[in-house]
Amino acid sequence: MIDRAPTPFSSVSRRDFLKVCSLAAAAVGLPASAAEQMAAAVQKRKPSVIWLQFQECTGCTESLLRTGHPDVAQVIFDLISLDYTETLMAAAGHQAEAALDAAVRENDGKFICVIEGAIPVKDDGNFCRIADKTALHLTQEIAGRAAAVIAIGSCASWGGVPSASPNPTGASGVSDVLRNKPIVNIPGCPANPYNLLGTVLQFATFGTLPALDDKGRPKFAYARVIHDDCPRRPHFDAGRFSQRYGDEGARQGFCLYKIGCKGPKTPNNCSLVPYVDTPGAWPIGIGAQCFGCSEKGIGFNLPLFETVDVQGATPPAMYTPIDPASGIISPVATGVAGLVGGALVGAGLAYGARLSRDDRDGEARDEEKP
Ligand code: FSX
Ligand code: SF4
Ligand code: F3S
Repeated sequence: MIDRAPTPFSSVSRRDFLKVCSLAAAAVGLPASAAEQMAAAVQKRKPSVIWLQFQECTGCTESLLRTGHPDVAQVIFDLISLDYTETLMAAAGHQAEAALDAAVRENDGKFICVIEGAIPVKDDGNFCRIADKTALHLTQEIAGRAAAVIAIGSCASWGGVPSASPNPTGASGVSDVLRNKPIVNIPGCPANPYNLLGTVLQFATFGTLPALDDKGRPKFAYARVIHDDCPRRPHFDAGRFSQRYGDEGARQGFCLYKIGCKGPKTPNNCSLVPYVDTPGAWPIGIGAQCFGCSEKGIGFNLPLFETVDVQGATPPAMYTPIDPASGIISPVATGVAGLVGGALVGAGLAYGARLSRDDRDGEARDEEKP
């Protein structure tokens, strides 16, 4: 029997709702009891959300809609009142413009403005116009009247794909064109829906935004680089690298550093919180190097196969156990690696190390095949 009643939730069961909220609360660093508070908050009021889309591919909306069970998208839509979104709403043309006007007027100063996509600023912003208004104008006019702004995806956070060199349109992030407004950046191409959920849940329940780092990103998701918690990390420490794209080493789960993995320089939680609720469904999980999609100056800027500095090489004494014959590491070992890395970073013991190509070749016990 499905436990749907009594519940304030239109589309997911209360049990599923609380389950997702508990997961998100834990991710955001709130106590487990916060899930009940979140459920209570939804009964009282739903924050109005206006979702604007500019220079982007709609991947952020798509990845949100493709989440599995329980359905994160439904939970988010139960938490908020999505009053304007070009991709999902039935209205078009003048009707859509009227919906936007009404949403802003009725919730002036109180709504959340989610922006997906970059904002072109060259040539007076004429490269992106909606209803004859530039994205620049819309950002300042609409987001300027919001209580808080969430820049979802790398495009809205810092320019992302459209800002790749030579950036002909002057594609920029929201924080480049909007001042004096709380802005949460949730970079990633696409952004992880759970990071949006955590942020929205906190705002809907407590009226506050999560703690942010110096780039405006929620600390709960971007405090650690991918390399700290990567399932291939013990192979990095043991010097077992994939040498060519898709080789045997990559299939064996070896580290992808030498084919240009940007995990050591990219803060994100994609190794810990799977996209579309599917473990393994992330670049490194399928044997492709992280190209730093969520990091300004890396994703869409550095060549795919270029290697990056390693900020926190693990001292040999801390290497996690690995079976050299099979190259297999246990999830426990991976977890230990993450904890050890975290402890080192937390204690300030991790040392910056630039591994030159010569050093790496000399130190690493490269084994293309097990
Ligand atoms: Fe696309 Fe979002 Fe990338 Fe950008 O994601 S997945 S191009 S970050 O704005 O739609
Ligand atoms: Fe994982 Fe990349 Fe670090 Fe290797 S370099 S451990 S693949 S994040
Ligand atoms: Fe992006 Fe790298 Fe994660 S490419 S999805 S930040 S593994």
